[in-house]
Amino acid sequence: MEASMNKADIADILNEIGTLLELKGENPFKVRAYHNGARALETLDGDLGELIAEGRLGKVKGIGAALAQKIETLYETGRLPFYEELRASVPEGLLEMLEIPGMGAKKVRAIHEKLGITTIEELAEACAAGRVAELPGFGKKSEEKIAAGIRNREAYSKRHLWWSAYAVAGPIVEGLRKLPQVERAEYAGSLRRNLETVGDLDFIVASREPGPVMDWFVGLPGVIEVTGRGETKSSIRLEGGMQADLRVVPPEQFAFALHHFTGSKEHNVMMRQRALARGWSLSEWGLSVVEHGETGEGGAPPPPADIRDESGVFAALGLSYIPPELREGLNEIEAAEHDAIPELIRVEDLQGCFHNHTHASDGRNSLEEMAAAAAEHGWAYLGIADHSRAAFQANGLDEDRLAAQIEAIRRLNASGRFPVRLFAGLECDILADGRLDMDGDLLRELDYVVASVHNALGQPEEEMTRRLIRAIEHPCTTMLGHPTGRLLLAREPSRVDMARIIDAAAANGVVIELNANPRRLDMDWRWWSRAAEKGVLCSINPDAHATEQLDFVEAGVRVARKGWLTREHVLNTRSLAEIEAFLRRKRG
Ligand code: DGT
Ligand code: CA
Ligand code: CA
Ligand code: ZN
Repeated sequence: MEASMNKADIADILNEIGTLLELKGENPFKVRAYHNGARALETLDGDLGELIAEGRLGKVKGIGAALAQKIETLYETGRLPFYEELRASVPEGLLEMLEIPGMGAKKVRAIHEKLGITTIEELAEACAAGRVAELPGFGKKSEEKIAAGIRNREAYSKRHLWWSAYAVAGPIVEGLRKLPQVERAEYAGSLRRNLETVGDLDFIVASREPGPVMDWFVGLPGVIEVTGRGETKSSIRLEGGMQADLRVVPPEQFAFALHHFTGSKEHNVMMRQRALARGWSLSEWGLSVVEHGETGEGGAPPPPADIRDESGVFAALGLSYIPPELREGLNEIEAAEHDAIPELIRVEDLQGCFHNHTHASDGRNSLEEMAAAAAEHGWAYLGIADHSRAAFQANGLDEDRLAAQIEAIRRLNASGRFPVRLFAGLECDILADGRLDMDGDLLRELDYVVASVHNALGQPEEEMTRRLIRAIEHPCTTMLGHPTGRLLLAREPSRVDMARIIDAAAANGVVIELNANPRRLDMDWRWWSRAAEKGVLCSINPDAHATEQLDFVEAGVRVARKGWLTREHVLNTRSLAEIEAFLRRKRG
């Protein structure tokens, strides 16, 4: 029989049931049972359908008979009346409130019960009126934090992760290119510049017959509103809230329109100034001589005619080609003037990656499954780095479980089953005072250590900076994981003096991670030029919690390019032999 839901879908529902029960004030043991059941299901070896058919599901550790029953119903029918009734009995707004930093189920329930609040708008009003601070267990500080969380949420809701925008834009460009009226089609804007978040999508099309192109665009499936429909420009709003603009231009204007709408504004301003210095005016329409005075006389020679691509636009202004991700109005124009635009890293340059989780901690797949997935990427090596015990919410490994994993990795390497060399690592928590959450002896058994912060993210800047530097100075630290802990559009970065972190990493030969999870992209691209100048190596790490998340390296490479990095700056472009030598040297 074809299953209607897989393990991950069902685990998500179990987690949601746990949360809903908690919001209703149910007994904590019952709540725990659902969360534990979800984890047991996520990390289950083997096929769920088989387990059910053989009647063995209820015997799995963490899944009792009652839970097994519900899982079977979901697996077979894709529905669960118990869940649907539960969901209907809890106001939607309460679930949304959980997304505000600092609001757990207990607090949401208190606010609901004591103040009768069911929506975020009502919560914002109650904060403004000082009614939240008066509740037992809240206080002025926590009220301010909630109010700030709501404000951020509003600002965040206007933007989207680069990864989600890319997933929406790709098929639209493909579709545009298939239309018979379309000569060329590209996406532009912040998406093309690989910015970590994207406000709206911008599409540029070359065509002599815009009408049918516009019709196709505003008729896309998923369009919930057409906010503009003109001769050459249309705007739509898609399901999920993303907005998109389409501009259709005649083919001879395409290069100029693409350049203009790729931006950034700052880059465009510098380009226009450069054109003006030559007596030309640059716009989305083209390049023309600035006419001055009443005589209408042009002071400058005419610009080159028939510019068909962006290289031609740059060349006309005496510049080599500037890749879109560098067009931020920093020093890309100066570099292009001296033909000094570096050859940026490409995803094909990667030979492996570090920082990946397995089901030993909070990942979804086994060592073997991760190794097989890395082999499919064509990689020579894969670093495993599960959580350490301080990350208890992520089922972190204690000494015994870590020792067992090291052993399992050695055996797997020796077996020659996969053409991928596994490295035994650990994502070791950096404790609040900067010590590492694991004894030196066991750390020395590992091939490498990623040191990361997962708690006390709100420390003052000086304390956080010293904490990270102390971890960087630990002789076993190979790399610093997601340095600020930010979650794009959800959680602000920790306050940290990144310039000092970079200096400390340089002084101690510690690599800094570019965490490629699309929600993190941390360290931020704005710091990588400085890190590279100081000789700090970057490791582009997917932080994969499932085999398919190895694909996140694509997002990481995009951001590395934006940070002007070449393959030489990135550790995991090196060959297996070079990596082995590097890690051995670091272990001393
Ligand atoms: P976003 O959508 O907020 O993530 O950022 P962008 O860069 O995609 O901005 P958007 O969609 O407003 O406009 C696309 C590009 O068009 C922008 O990067 C540069 C160009 N552009 C738009 N408005 C202006 C303007 O007023 N002046 C200049 N110089 N360029 C503009
Ligand atoms: Ca845009
Ligand atoms: Ca736009
Ligand atoms: Zn982490």
